[in-house]
Amino acid sequence: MAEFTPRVFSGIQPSGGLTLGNYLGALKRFATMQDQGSWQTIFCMVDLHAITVWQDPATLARATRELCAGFIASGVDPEKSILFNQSQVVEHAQLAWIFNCVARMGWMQRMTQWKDKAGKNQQNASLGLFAYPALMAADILVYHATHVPVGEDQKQHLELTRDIAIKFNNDFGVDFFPETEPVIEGTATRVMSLRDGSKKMSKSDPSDQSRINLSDDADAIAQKLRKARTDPEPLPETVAGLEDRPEARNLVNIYAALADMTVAEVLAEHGGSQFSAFKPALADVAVDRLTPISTEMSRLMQDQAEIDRILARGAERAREIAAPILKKTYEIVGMVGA
Ligand code: AQP
Repeated sequence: MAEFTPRVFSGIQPSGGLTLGNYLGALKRFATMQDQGSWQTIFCMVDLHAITVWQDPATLARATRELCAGFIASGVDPEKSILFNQSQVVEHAQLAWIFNCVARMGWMQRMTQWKDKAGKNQQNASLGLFAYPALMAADILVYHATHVPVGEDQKQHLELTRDIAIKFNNDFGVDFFPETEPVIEGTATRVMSLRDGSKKMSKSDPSDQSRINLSDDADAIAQKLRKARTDPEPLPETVAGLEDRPEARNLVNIYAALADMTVAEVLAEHGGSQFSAFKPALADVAVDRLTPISTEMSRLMQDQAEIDRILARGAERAREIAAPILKKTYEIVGMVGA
């Protein structure tokens, strides 16, 4: 097995405003990985993924810049990390085409995100939505990324990325693409909807009450948490007591992740409390952690030219890594002139 330079890649879709789920499951961890690991970190606004479902052009452009501001406000430093939007590094789409020819229809049909997002009307879903995981594999493998921090929901796509790498290597008799490791760690790898403890918190959920947006002000955060669905029991004293209580577990997990505590530590402090007491305490922690980020995002959004400069510079740096890997891929496949 070839040795690969440790490299972290991850992306977020500019398909709406950022949620607490994106922050805890992705952005907060990206900043930690950037600062603590001995690897290069590459983060991307995956606009090509966003358009697999309809996006209004002006809204997409704004969401992409806002997402860039969200990355920076959450601690991703565009000097230390490479930060860019996917459409500006053409190698992603070029490698995705090769992977469309490596991946099998049956693999794609098994993807739960495809089934969830296409719903009952698969015939009317875009071809891009179906091929989404092959583009995601290209996003990762065009950098020979070795580690990909994601939330639980992306685990299956990461497994498919490994399958594509293995099949490519086998088909062409090479040891060229790494078998990437998903990094799914912490107490908030799956932040759930505030209205339904069995559903993931999502930026495209039609109900705004289901999520905390990074753009919500202190009043909105407190109001949404106050109205969050719960059961009538007080909080348990032990972690085991959260079993079969999805809404309670979700709120405790959110508290733990925001306050950098373990679930056991949160329960040692709040076990036995009624939700009428716990929810305001959670709101205080959430407001304390999230409002500096939204304030910084608004400040950054006032200078869009600077955001565009950051993205352009990031794309240039990303291409320096991606272009030789794509060239070598083309040579392996037998493309003349590569
Ligand atoms: N609820 C969540 N809990 C933990 N992690 C989450 N992530 C998203 N939601 C949660 C993580 O955020 C990263 C970026 O996700 P994405 O925006 O590319 O797509 P997504 O997972 O489909 O997120 P959304 O909010 O649900 O977007 P829409 O509604 O457009 O589909 C990923 O690492 C993801 O795991």
